[in-house]
Amino acid sequence: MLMRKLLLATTALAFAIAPAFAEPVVIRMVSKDLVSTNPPDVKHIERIEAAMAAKGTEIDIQIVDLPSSGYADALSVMLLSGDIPDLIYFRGGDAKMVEQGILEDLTPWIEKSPNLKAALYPHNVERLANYPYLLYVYPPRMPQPVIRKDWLEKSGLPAPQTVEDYVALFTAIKDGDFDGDGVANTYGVTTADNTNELDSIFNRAFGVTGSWIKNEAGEWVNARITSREKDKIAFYASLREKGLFDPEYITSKFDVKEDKFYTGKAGVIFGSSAEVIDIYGGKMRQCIRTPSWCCWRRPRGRPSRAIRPSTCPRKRAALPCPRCPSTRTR
Ligand SMILES: [Ca+2]
Repeated sequence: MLMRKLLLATTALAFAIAPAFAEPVVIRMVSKDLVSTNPPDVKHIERIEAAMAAKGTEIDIQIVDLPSSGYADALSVMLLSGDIPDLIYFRGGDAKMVEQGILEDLTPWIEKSPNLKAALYPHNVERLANYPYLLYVYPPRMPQPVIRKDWLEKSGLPAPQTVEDYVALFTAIKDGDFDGDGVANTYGVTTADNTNELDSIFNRAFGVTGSWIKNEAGEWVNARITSREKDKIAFYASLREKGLFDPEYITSKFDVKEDKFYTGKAGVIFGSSAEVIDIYGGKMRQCIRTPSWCCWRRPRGRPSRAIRPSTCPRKRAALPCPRCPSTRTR
């Protein structure tokens, strides 16, 4: 076995630390949304195997199938039953596996690997020093707020920089009827599940600068129990009371959040990375191709008629359209 119980988030980086063997070494890998029944996944694995073989390292990657829905629970059950793949993608629950002693200390392996070692970001190095079992070679992910450019221009406000600026922008969105349907029915901002995304822009403004901060007595305490955190939560409550923050956030998953953005129910949402924000931009461009955001047109000199669903811009963007029966729900 190449590396028993190695824990990595990306396979390509894992192979960089594999020593050369004469025979293909079997590496069993489990990852969310990576399944042997998806041909593009299989092709990608084959490309990795071929590239590694070309470098003199023969490997045989075997995908361990787990459902995407409920992945974390299914993974936990599998590991606790004693079936432990070589590469594991975790969605939480890893600390429990560390306590059981089934995860590998990556430190010596990374030390041997010039490629992986060189690819580490400074925060990777620091995290590994404290917790050498889990590795995500990504830049830090910080949710970033986004707004339609034309709506920001309609608000007449500059890009917000202070807490007051954000309140002013959310208020302009709420009162401005930027979608032009004659009703003030747009929240300034919405999030998914919790207020973590709001935290990404407001934490520092309220002095919440880390998970552990010093209190007034100079003692290290969890930020959640400080007056700064309470002030921030009171601010969020005030946003909700003013109708600026969508109160349904707590029951909204990410897809519901995004749909509220595309359909004009919320003016600002957050994207977790540049790639995600690029998806928002692409979908939004398709949504607003027609100014009314609606698949009904009223040609001049003719009675109102519905256009064919195939030409509905919202349907093309795989979004629900109130006028297209086939896309009303999804
Ligand atoms: Ca409106």
